[in-house]
Amino acid sequence: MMVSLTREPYPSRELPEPMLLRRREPVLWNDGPGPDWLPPDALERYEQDGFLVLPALLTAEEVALLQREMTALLERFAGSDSASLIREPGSDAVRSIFALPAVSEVFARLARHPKLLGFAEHVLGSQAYLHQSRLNYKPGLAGKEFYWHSDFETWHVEDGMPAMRALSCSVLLTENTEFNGPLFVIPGSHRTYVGCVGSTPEDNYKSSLMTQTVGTPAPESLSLLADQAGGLAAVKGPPGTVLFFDSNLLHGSTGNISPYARANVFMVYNSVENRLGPPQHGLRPRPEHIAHRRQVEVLRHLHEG
Ligand code: 6CS
Ligand code: FE
Repeated sequence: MMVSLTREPYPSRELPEPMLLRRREPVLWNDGPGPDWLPPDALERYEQDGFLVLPALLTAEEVALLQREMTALLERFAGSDSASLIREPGSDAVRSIFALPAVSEVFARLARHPKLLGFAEHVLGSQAYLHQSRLNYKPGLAGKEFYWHSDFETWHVEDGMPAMRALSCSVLLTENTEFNGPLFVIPGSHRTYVGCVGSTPEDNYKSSLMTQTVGTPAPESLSLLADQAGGLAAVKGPPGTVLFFDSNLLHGSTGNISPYARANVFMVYNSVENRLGPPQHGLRPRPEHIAHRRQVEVLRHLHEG
């Protein structure tokens, strides 16, 4: 099977074997100094590692408001059959709630938080809109794993995201410890695009958001990139810790057999220059609540009214 890299720079799935390709885009789409509240070496670390952990970026009051809103949402969605709600495989426990601004003014405002949006606009070198948002509520004793993957690989193949010009912001709403399934990352893996084997079933999202089985890197790809990184990193910290990570960073998390939930809210910022096109392989576009194609308003900072 011939793969033309001029037509398709990031081939994945339908491949005869795994493929490792060098990233084509910059990590930082802006070579300016960045927001003044960032630590001096923050952007350099983000470019090098593909992620950045900022403890206590949000105030205790902001965190308390988000935690109350999370509790209210979980109660509201408990018996819901909403498409935005993903339950844990094999149980009724809530795993994720997508499209948060549609159901919560508090989370709609979080997306426009000047530090979250400001970081995204700087790194993406443009204004931004929300490609996706979700509350990943990994319940104690029931939360299952998220296997290794690159979000960009899914967003490129299944959502038609053209380039690596998006980033995720995860706000920790509970303690993330070594015991309750924190996010694992492979530092530096954002610089390599991992093409995966396997074909994508129709309506793959109906299962992939519970257990991802396609678009997951081959063992040899993971071993090579972890060796290159000199090992893995786990993102741990108290509520209010904020993690920014590049769309193409390899990450995953283990199941949660501790009695304590691991809840994080994710805002995915995409550059307004990188709006979704047609999915790869003739796939049907995923629903609006998972990948925004219509609700793509440019995000305004909270102080802009
Ligand atoms: O398919 C997606 O868009 C989602 N899947 C994972 C495992 N991470 C990114 C995103 O939430
Ligand atoms: Fe992910």
